[in-house]
Amino acid sequence: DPFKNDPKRDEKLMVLTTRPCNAESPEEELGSWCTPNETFYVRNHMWVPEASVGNHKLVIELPDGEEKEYTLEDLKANFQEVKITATLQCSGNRRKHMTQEARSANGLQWGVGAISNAEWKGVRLRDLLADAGLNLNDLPEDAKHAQFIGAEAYGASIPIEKAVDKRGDVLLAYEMNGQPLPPDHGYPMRVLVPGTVAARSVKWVKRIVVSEEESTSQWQRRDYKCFGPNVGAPQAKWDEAPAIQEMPVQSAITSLRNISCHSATDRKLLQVYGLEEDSVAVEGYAWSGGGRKIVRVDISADDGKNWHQAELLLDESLGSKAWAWQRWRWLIPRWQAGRCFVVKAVDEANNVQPAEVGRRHMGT
Ligand code: MTE
Ligand code: MO
Repeated sequence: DPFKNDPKRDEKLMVLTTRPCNAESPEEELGSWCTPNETFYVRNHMWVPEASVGNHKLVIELPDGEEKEYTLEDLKANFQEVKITATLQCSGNRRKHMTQEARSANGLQWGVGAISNAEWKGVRLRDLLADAGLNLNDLPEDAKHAQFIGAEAYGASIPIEKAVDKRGDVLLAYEMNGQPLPPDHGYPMRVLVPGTVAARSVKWVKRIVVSEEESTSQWQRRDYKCFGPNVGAPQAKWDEAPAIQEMPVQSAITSLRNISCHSATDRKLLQVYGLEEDSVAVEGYAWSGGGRKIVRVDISADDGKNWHQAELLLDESLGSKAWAWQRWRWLIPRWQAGRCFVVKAVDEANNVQPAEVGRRHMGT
């Protein structure tokens, strides 16, 4: 049974499939800055491979064929340790809403929870590549991609520019929220490519190849690509479309509830917002790819007729760029609120999220 190493999972996870495990974080868990490891979303294409510290080795292969091997202990002992906060988002996050509001989209019908945030600890991929003999100051002509291969055979790649960028913060991560990586999230080590679609953050990584070619895996070449609205699966020209790397701007409502003057904690919140009557509180996350900071979160309580700006909550983020999500909150007196709420975020490049898929109705 290839799934014999799959761990027991927290019952709060919302399971879409069990073999392989695909499970999203429940909305109650998406309200915290860092998602607890137990309820961090899980996206596995296959089983959890056997990869124990004792025998897991990471091999780095350069374009000239040179190879160098590292154990987890080697990484910890010989390289500078780095901590960053970064959000991982599956490209299919909120596909359900796209199917409902725009057009049907193939694949797992994720809600708002195929995304989670954590503090990651590890070493920089660029430091490892340099140690393995790659000249970072004068990259060889044939060093165009960094390919990652997982212990169960999943694979993907990123452009070499991201891999060696000092401010790119690409890590070989071995800790998540202060704990060793859990089995589902890549124990003993995973690649963590912040700002990039999570499909490139290969778990249980056992081989890194610097090469002229992108990864030849189906997940790089036959999946995780975008096509025009008129193009269905049979017409898709896979070879001509680029592989997704950085993600567009995203936001979602994770909590929409009535708050009243009768509850002491709610009263405090009302006070902060200067409201004296029963209100509706809306909360959620916003995030953009490439480390682009969220500069604004627009929110409507009447299906997009009138707009307001949500309060951006302050969190302590770590790293060279805005790799972690921006949490936000907003309150509106109940009598002013309709039933259909809409959110759309804007990032520092002024990319604006389309409003159509950001809808949410009271009581759902
Ligand atoms: N790495 C391996 N080895 N196997 C996988 O199936 N899935 C990828 C990526 N890395 C995957 C992988 C995808 S599509 C996503 S969205 C993220 O891992 C999910 O990471 P998580 O399960 O830690 O949330
Ligand atoms: Mo994914």
